[in-house]
Amino acid sequence: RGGLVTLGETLGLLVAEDVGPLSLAKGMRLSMGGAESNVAIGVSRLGVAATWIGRLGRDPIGDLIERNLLAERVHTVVHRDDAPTAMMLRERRTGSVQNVTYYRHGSAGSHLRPEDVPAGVVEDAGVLHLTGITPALGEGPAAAVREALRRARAAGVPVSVDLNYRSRLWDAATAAPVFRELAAAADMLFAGDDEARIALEVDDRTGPEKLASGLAELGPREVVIKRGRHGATALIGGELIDVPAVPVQVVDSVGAGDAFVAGYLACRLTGRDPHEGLRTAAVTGALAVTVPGDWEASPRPHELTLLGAEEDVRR
Ligand code: KDG
Repeated sequence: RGGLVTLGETLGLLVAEDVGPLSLAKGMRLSMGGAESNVAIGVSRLGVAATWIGRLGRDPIGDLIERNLLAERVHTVVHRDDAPTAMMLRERRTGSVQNVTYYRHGSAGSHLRPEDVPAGVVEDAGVLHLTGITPALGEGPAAAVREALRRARAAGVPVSVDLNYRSRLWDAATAAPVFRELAAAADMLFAGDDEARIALEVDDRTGPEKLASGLAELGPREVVIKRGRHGATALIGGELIDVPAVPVQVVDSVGAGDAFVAGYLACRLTGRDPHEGLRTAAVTGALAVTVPGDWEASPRPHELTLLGAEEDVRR
């Protein structure tokens, strides 16, 4: 059986080079980001096959995305669309607070549809990975997600879901039933505490253990609550596991959750157990926040010990 297969929208990304109001920015660094392609790159860097399925515009940003994915050895199933590739701007308002502005309405990626998922690709996957962003992009993307899920289930392919709530795309009340549907179809489920609360429609008095067990009751055997600098709380086949975060200097926290998921899934895809998956995830998540950009810092296997390195300069 193959590696990771994922689908979703990847966007062009402009990140302000300096901290401060974006309206005063002198330089912007051009890159790309997308929750699913971030995971695909993270998995690929760790030496595990990954495939990304999506729609891009016939434009230079579409070319940039395809080129980066190929350079990262991610297999791509790219459909080109008349609409433009979506963009996002990231303002680094303070050293730790970032504001994202999306330009994605009517984008190529939002035209994703079930026919874009080629026969056999999901069926041959080791894991199908989906996020709660894609169903929020429109009816076509939501139908593509459901079609991929149906095929994975029929072929006995394990399904991984990261809820990834995006308030610019929909509100919590609309997202909640869709999140529960995705959770019920998942074997492995990832959520931030806030996203778990949206799915379960509970308030912030509900702690991580309760959130994990609430989500596990919906069906998934492996539930991981991602808690950023507080680490993660997982419920794996009934066993509660707490994983501390690896302390790092935060430069850009966006993409940390995706890198965490990539570390976990790369381990699971290569037959390692959830404990090792969670330890690796804590490291890949921590490394992601050390540089600007979502996926650039993803480690290769020999770099997993980087944060514990004794010497600063290695010659
Ligand atoms: O997880 C990081 C993503 O949020 C970012 O890369 C863009 O996929 C994205 C989204 O829709 O927010």
